[in-house]
Amino acid sequence: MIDISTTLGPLRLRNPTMLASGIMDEDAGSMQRMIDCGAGAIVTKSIGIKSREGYANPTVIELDHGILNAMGLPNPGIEQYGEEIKKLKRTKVPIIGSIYAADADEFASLAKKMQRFGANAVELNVSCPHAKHYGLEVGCDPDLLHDIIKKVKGPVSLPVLVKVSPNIMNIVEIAQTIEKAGADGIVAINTVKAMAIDLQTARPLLANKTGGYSGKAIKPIGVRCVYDIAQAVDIPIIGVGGITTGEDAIEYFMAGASAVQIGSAVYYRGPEVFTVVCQEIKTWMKNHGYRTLNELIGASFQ
Ligand code: RRO
Repeated sequence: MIDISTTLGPLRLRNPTMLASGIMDEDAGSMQRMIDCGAGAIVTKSIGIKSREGYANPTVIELDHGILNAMGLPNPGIEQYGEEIKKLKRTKVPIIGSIYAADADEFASLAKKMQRFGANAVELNVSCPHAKHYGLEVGCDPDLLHDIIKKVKGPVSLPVLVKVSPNIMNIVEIAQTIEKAGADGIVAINTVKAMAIDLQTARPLLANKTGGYSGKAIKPIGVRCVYDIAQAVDIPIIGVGGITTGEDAIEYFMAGASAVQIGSAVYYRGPEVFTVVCQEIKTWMKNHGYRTLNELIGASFQ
């Protein structure tokens, strides 16, 4: 019997495939569908204090080897989105509320509300590659990040995960700061800052000009980040970036991830991707003599 259940601190997951933030998570109905399709946990859309329209179209473009987006944090604001989380209260899988803010007080207020609405953990998004005042500006500043995590952990009893960016030079220092400040896990990576230009019009393809690149092309970047972080911290790591097949997930486990998030592959392989990837993981483990995920996590460390 092959066991692919996993734990992230106090969170127990029936399987290690989580829905990544930003895809099929705009309301309770779409998230419930991902649960029914086998996701081991759900991460919500990134939610702020107030509603935001997001950027003008085009906001998403499919490129040869991945997807380029600059959605611009569109969301209805925490009070309205809370109604969607409340509807999911009785699910059998953890619901992780993704939140973004510009300072520690706002992050703490959002996290408290996520707890009140019934989320089982929060994911601090400090890594959006194209959100002025949010995202990267927060996620590359160790002092600010430390302050934010401390302020969130104070009033909130939920596990706190922090999603980091590959677009920074000090990812290991940032990971150590996250651990020292008391966070419960690190999610690596958000999208890679990127751009594409239409040759006919000589204009950037995205209305926002630059955006975040996801999908297969970024998998080696994510694997490297997870590996580097795993050498430096003891808290669980959740790998994300280009995971499309069971073998992609296994590579992330070997790099040190305890679970993985799937985003772009929901588009490439359909919502059934969670069940299919879990089956592929089990088949690979059976064929290679592994019985539990723990035997795989960090297997590449020498
Ligand atoms: O909304 C977005 O444009 C967005 C976000 Br919040 C993020 O974290 N990463 C990304 O690629 N896009």
